[in-house]
Amino acid sequence: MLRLHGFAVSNYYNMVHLALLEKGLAFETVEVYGSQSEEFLAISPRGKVPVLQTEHGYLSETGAILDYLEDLGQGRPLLPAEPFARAQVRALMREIELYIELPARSCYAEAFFRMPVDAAIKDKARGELMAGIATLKRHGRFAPYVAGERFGLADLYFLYSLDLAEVVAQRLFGLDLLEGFPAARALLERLQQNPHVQMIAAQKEAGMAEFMAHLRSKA
Ligand SMILES: N[C@@H](CCC(=O)N[C@@H](CS)C(=O)NCC(=O)O)C(=O)O
Repeated sequence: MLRLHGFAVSNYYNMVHLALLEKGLAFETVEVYGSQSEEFLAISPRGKVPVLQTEHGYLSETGAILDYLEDLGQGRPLLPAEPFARAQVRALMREIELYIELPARSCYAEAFFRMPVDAAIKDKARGELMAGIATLKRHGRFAPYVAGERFGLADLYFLYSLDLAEVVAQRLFGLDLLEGFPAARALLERLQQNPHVQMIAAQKEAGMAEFMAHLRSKA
């Protein structure tokens, strides 16, 4: 059986967790934090979660894991069948990750953990975030899902990147990232009604105190 390694506060872990639930695949979870221990690096070369344990071995990197799950051809598809439409979804996933999630991530320490981030990094993140949102506005279809009429892989990146990016923009820059982007706001609200999303949110909430203690133990 597939085993998903990671922890419920991780947004990338939650992308794969939601994919497995929405696809209806059988899986187990194994709670583990990312680390640079030799033991963990043996299953995740960069020491990050999520990691998917399969009958063939361990797989890391969320995009690769999601592709693998689609390639299994089991459960509900989260990519369209037609090659160009699939490529468009992948482009949206990359755009959300590179131009929204990663700039926001450079500021998570200050936004969520009260650890100051260098002003130059924050300045850069702010510009990149605005450009990332403009990119999504141009490319996303929001009909009502990011790539069109069906829920799919781009929605996983959207849901678990925009929520954090919004908090970063609000707390660090006093900006409402989705101002003037009602379709994105409506989609976030729609996705939050999904019972799997609600279950994952409850697990995140439940895991937060332990995660904070883990961070403190590393500091
Ligand atoms: N590029 C990776 C990013 C995953 C990632 O950043 N995971 C974070 C948790 S959200 C992590 O494991 N951090 C632990 C660490 O860096 O020590 C992916 O797509 O899976």
